[in-house]
Order: sequence, then C-alpha cells, then structure tokens
Amino acid sequence: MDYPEYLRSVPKVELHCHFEGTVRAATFADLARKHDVALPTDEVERLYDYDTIYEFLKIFGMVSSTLIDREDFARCAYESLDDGVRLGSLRYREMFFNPTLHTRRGVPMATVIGGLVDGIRAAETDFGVRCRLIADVYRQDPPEVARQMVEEVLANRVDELIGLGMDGAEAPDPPEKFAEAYRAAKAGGLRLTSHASEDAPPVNITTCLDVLGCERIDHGYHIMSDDAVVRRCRDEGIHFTCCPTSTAVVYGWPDLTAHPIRDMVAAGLNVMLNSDDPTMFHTDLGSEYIELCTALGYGPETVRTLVLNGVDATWLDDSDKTAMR
Ligand code: ES4
Ligand code: ZN
Repeated sequence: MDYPEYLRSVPKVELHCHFEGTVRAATFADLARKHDVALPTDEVERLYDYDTIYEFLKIFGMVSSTLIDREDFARCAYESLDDGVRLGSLRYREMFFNPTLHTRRGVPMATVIGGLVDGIRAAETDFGVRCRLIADVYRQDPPEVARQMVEEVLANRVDELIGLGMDGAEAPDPPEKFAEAYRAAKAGGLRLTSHASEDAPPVNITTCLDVLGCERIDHGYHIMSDDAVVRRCRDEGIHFTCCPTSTAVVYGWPDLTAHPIRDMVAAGLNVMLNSDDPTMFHTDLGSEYIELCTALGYGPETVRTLVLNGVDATWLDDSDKTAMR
C-alpha cells in the first residue's frame, strides 16, 4: 500500500463538516429539477465554482433551497456518509447543518431534523458509520432569529442532536452578537463550538471561549498572530477542527506548505483534520489527509496524533472514546 492509500484507509472521525456542503453536484442538479429551482449553469461540473467566501455562501444557500421534502434531507445525509466512508474511512462524524437556511423557506424544523436522522440511521445500518448533529447559527441572521432557532431545535430534539455551532461570513458579524443563542443552547444541554478566527483576528477565539462558552474552535488559523492566545489554548488543551482545502480556496492560503495549520501543529495546539464542505470544494476526507500530510511531510506518527486528537475532541463519552482509540 502506498502512503496516499494508507492515509485514505486510516479510520477517522470528522467534526467539521457541513451537511449542505456535502451534497453531490449531481444530486443538487437532480433536486433542482425535482423542485423547479433555476441553476446558474447546466454543466454539473461547474455548479461548484467560486473564488470568495461570499460567492461560496451564495451557492451554499442555493443548494439548501433544493432541500424541501424529508426524503431530500434523508437522501443527502445518506450519500454524505457513504462518501465519507468510501473516500475517507470515516467511522464517526459530528455534522453541522444550518436550520435557518431551511426554516426561513418554510420547511418545518421537524422535516429537517427528521430527514437528517432518517439518512443517518440508514447509513449506520448500511455502512457502520455513526453520525450526530450540530445545529449552526448562521452569522448573517439577526440575533433574535438565532435564539429562536435554538428554541425550535430544542423543541425538536432527538438523541442525535448534540450541539450548537456557528458559521457564515465571519468578518462582518462578530461572535458576541449571538451570546443569547449560546446561553439558551447551554441551558438546554447542548455542547458548544463555533467557527472563529477563520477570517478575523484571534480576539474572536477568546470571545467564543469566554463569552459563548465554546468547548472547541472550528478553524482558528489567525491564532498564530497572538502568542498569548496560542499559549492559553495550548495550556487549556483547546481542540481546533481544521480544514486544509476550503481555506486554501477562499481564504488565500493556496500553498499548503505555508498554511497556518503547519504552525498550529508546530506550536503544540490540538489540531485535527476535516473536509468542511467536501463536494463544494471538490475534496473529501481522505484527500484532506493526503494533500496536507504529503505537503508538510507528516509521517505516520504525526498522522496518528492528528487522528487521535480527533477522537479526543469528540463529544462522545469516555468509554466510547476509549473504544475508538
Ligand atoms: C463555510 Cl468554509 C465556510 N466558512 C464559513 N461558513 C461556512 N459554512 C459552510 N462552509
Ligand atoms: Zn466550516
């Protein structure tokens, strides 16, 4: 077995993967036809082309608008986990979804969550992969919409729904805007994470930890510009869910040998690897390991550390974590 094959076959967990960003281009085209949604191009292979986070988020919203029936959510969740297993040897995922991108179009929360869970349970039966869900605040929503979303998620809670996260464009909307939504989620027993310092200074990491109560940080790359925040996160063992390809494309680190992930690992931070929006960024979990580890010359020992960091960073209980190591 050559090294790329080995990297693809290592069993993995994934904690930073957006459901809507895992929809296959062909399935997006199929659902658009089903629901009469107009697409920007007839060429399936060009549906997921963009250069900026704003263009990306526009298509992300368009993909979301083709998900209407419970079966649409179930089909896409099932295919998403099928792809994770086949292309990345995925064993366990905590997967984001954006409730308000669906409920604002009139899709009931129960349809969204019910469909996702149908797909997740079918994938567990067929592929042996486990998946749980993290509802994400969409930063461009008003704070009141986010707080309302949390209430609705809690009212439709199932065993698989375990956390609250936050995504969308980071630069215009800082994390403290959503303190209320995070307070409500914590009171409801949800675990907490957030995208932070993906496209903004490291103060957003500090805010997420101290104001929102986040237990891990999604992305976090700008941390390297503040030694004090690096020291604090290292000392507290904060986990960072990093995504090589997506940030290379939309945040300007096209050369993986110079990606901040390299410095975060070297600084002793707890980093683990993820695919973010795999179909939309033309990647997959196995390829993220292959691209980054070959670019940075990471051998099997470092790969083992990255994979085990992932297990530690999950919100599984200790006996499940032990079983997975
Ligand atoms: C995202 Cl790459 C990225 N950044 C911010 N928000 C997102 N939602 C889905 N993918
Ligand atoms: Zn993300």
